[in-house]
Amino acid sequence: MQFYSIEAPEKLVESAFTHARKLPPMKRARNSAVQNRKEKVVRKMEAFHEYLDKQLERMETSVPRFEKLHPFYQELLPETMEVGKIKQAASQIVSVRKLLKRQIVEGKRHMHSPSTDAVAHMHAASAKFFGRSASIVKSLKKNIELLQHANTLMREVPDVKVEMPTLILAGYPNTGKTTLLKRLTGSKAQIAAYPFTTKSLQLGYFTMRYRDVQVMDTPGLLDRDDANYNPIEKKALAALKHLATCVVFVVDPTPNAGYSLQKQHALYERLQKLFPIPFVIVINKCDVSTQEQLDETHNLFGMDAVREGEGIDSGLKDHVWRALGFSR
Ligand SMILES: Nc1nc2c(ncn2[C@@H]2O[C@H](COP(=O)(O)OP(=O)(O)O)[C@@H](O)[C@H]2O)c(=O)[nH]1
Ligand SMILES: [Mg+2]
Repeated sequence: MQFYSIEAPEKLVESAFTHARKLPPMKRARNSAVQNRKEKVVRKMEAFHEYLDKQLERMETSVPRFEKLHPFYQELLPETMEVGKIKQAASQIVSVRKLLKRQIVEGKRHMHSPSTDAVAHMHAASAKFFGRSASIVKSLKKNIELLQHANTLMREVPDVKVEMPTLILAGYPNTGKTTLLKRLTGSKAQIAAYPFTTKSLQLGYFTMRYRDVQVMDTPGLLDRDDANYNPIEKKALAALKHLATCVVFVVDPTPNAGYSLQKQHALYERLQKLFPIPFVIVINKCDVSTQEQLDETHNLFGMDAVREGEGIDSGLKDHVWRALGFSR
């Protein structure tokens, strides 16, 4: 996620001059020499103004309208960047475009008046226009720096498909979430950094019956018993809530991962309260579980829990499909 890359004001003014200088030669007019000269200068002024205006417009319109973003980003972005200041910077660009417009209108009016028939006056008038316009643009320096900085931060924001149905993987460490993500999406998960924590997201996608589904693992958030989330983690959770369509809760029926079934069930219950959406419970590592372990897990988590494991085809995607509420 990012917006139009913004040139520093000095650079912008320089490029506008270069652009204005490169104008193709005018076809020969039948006016007097003074009139021809004036026209040439006016054309340069117009080209200069137009270049600046276009660039500034492109910058301004590419700054995201925060209030129109998906709630996932509305939750996340203010943690990373000063949204209010970014909006202000964008509105400064709007004001500057208006000021520049006034410069070109006045500048042209001046150029068309007889007072500039004298070459010295003509040059003074155009120099005034270029000088003023340039310093108006340069007054944006701080604002443009702020937008440039916001843009680098924006590049870090995970490119999550906010409109896509999204499965969130949950469960204690080593229960097999990453393995399951790979199994579901068939590819190496894409790692994206949360911009504001040391934590990262893992994203993968699969398509089923022409529908795309996003699968997301959120290490450090939905894999721990500590419910004391710090303010930033709370934000991350709130953002996830806007995104999640279904939670896939992964249980390890063996004691290998180091968490008792009771502990895993307690985490499941806590997360259920946090996410009022459908849950699919996956009993993973069935290939290395005893019958007793499986029975006990079903007793705790219910008979609907899906059995998964290496070499086992549980039809997990079908379960997920139903949980997502899609019909066939
Ligand atoms: N036998 C067996 N091992 C598995 C299965 N799924 C994952 N594992 C192993 O369990 C360990 C932890 O898996 P991982 O996907 O990293 O767990 P995560 O911490 O929840 O992401 C790894 O050594 C995996 O190879 C499974 O279905 N069967
Ligand atoms: Mg993992």
